[in-house]
Amino acid sequence: MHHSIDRRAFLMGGSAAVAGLSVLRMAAPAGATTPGLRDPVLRWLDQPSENPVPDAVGHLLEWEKLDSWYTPNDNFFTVKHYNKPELSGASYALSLEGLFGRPSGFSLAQLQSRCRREVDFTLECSGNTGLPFFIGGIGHARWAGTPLAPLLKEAGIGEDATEIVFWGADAGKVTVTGGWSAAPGSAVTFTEQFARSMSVEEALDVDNLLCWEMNGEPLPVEHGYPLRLIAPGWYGVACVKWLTRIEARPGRFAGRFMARDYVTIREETVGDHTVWTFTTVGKARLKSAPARVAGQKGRYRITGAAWGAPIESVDVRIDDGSWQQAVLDTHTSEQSRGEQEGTAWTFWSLDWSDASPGTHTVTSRATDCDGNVQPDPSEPLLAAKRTYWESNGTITRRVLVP
Ligand SMILES: Nc1nc2c(c(=O)[nH]1)N[C@H]1C(S)=C(S)[C@@H](COP(=O)(O)O)O[C@H]1N2
Ligand SMILES: [Mo]
Repeated sequence: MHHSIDRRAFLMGGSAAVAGLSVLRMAAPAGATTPGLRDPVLRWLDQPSENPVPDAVGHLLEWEKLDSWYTPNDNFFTVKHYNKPELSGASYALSLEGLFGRPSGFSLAQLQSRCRREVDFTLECSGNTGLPFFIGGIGHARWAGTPLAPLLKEAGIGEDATEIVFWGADAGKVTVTGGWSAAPGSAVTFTEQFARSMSVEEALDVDNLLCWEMNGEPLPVEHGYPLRLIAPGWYGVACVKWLTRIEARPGRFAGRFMARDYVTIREETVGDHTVWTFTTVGKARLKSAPARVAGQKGRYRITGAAWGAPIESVDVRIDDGSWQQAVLDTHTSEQSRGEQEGTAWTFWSLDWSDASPGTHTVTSRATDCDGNVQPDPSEPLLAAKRTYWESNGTITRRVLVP
């Protein structure tokens, strides 16, 4: 039996939030005899724990409800580390400062009159699936804006510049202790703005977008209105919201989200001794997850998503069985491998026709087009990790078949 989720299985969706886009809704073809996605969905037994930081993290994806390729804006997860700036589009200004030959400023209207580009990009927080409550920190949207690189080049990046810093308008009080403080034992408190940096070369990547539109609508306030950076191929933290200032600098920028938070710490064994390493979270990693199991009477279809790289294949394992190759949705796998080089998630499915009543586990494992395989959590690079960022190991969910 070979059931591919073909294009018929994707009906055009009609949510107002995504009007005008070809929204893919997963649904059973009319008269389908195969387990369809209209069938009852089995709730995973392993549910995320209660969100302990509702102010900072919201609207997490409920995997069982994943039924559209584009995540509707009002369902798209949010992460904010400081306040939520309410900026006015009319008086908004973006400044380019620092080591630019021609420092410049742009109103929103000026930016919007420039060349327009759209990218399909799946945005995942690098903390996603690293904490018990946090397994829905991912969403997919069509983002529109103007390419960043021409703007940087027009401003003339100075020869001494090595980094481009993207500053958000949000800020908060931060206290640091230890080696950071002036006197031993004391602390320093300061107000830090959200900021992330990239090397000049990374910033000039053709895919980077100064983005004002999400799924056909102006950026919602919580997603960065009126302007954010969209850096396809990076983790969410790189996509600075409420972006008001771009600065060219002569050296490494070591702000909180480059050098203190969003730092992956590993305890690695080198020869006969242990070395602790510290790396800034940056580019996205190959990953996949089972989304839902739908069906009845022993016949089920497992669907899921894979992202972080151009997806070659996805394998699924039920209990301790062998890996079975899932069927990639043709539309979304073309998007994944197309011109945008794998910045959009791919949906996949596997039919499970002999499901016996009782508890089962479902694990998915993605392989990218370079042959890299999503690691098992026990593999050294992941096992050596002491922080929760960049947890891209295979994900196992548990389900009770009635
Ligand atoms: N200015 C600003 N930009 C930010 C953040 C923030 O707190 N402030 N959070 C970052 C993080 S950690 C993530 S995962 C993404 C989340 O984007 P979203 O809220 O649009 O989903 O925004 C990034 N950009
Ligand atoms: Mo994040």
